[in-house]
Amino acid sequence: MSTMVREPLSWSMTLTRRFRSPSARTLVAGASLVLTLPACDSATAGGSQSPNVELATEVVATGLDTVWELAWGPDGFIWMTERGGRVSRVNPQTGAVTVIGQIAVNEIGEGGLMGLALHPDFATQPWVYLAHTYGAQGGVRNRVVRARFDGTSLGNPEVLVADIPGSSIHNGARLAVGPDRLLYITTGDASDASIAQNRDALAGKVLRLTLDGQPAPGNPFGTRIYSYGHRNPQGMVFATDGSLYVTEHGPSDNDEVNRIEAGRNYGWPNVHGRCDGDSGPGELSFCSANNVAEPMAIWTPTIAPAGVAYYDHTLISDFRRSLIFATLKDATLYRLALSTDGRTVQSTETLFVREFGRLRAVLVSPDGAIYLGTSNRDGRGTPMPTDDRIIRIRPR
Ligand SMILES: [Ca+2]
Ligand SMILES: [Ca+2]
Repeated sequence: MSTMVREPLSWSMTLTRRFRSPSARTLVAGASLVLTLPACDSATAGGSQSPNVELATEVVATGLDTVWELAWGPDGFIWMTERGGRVSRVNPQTGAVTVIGQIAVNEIGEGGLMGLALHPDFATQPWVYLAHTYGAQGGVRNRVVRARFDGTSLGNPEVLVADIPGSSIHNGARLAVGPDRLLYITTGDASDASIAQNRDALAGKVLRLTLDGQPAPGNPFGTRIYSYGHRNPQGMVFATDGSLYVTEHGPSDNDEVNRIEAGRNYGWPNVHGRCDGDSGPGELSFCSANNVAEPMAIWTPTIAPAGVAYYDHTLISDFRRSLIFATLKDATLYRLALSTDGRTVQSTETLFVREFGRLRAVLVSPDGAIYLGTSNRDGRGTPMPTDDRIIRIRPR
């Protein structure tokens, strides 16, 4: 069972300053998006499990608008989506942001351009996978496309799966390529709760496709569906051992982190969080009748967990075998230390509590640094003049 630990602020974090000359900046499409600014003068962060780790933060890029996804590319750049439709490559050394594509999306409510993943053989098959909202009010949908990168810009998107029910809320839309070289897609219930239990519908699911967009061979129901009963899964990551983890928004209760297994029912809307009867008298019987998979961790009141990464690097050795995830509502980076088998949470740590505002994207780079993307311009935040930002975290 997991535990929720909220320790008082107990150790200090020193922020480093980093100034850059204008010559280091790159002009993109006539507009400079490169604004590397000094960070705040001081800050503190909570940490109960790793008091010996002193972390420093740097602002890598500013002037962004609702960073939705950050992914490390084989080119050593950070590949980024912003919800309004921009796809960019970010140079982590200089902070230069180069726009490589503008996807036509419907940025309605929580929808817009969302997930991004790269082909595992990107050097020879430079496909960029993207998930986005489209369609007018009343006919809002989501789809997953792929576009070829020619070294400068993205080509025309090719639709892999369309007509995924969409809404101004609950679109899911995180993408990941698994060690099985298949494309995983989270979909939300699109504010139609019962659809999550409908195995003929693509909403409220984890989907699994081939890299060409076909239902993956071996999928549990012979369709695109991999797991079901999800409400609004906003984060997804594969651990080193191949385990798949998803973060999911609950209603006003029971945000969840789940370990995803093929064919399992994750309960929504009949089950909130664990099979403990808290969502009504029918919860326990539904759980037993449907072999519902319970979450590894829950949060009530809700924190709005979003992008998640798996940390398994020696740079911050105390963080090894942890899930780290961004939260929107709680504006905090969470770290869940996992058991050796990856099936249970051993401890929970909160970091950078309300330090940067709403957090949606998190990335671990190959050198062990952690990058965060803020979401303060998503309509629910209080942006700083420099928002949105990409922030790097490393040991001091
Ligand atoms: Ca659930
Ligand atoms: Ca429950």
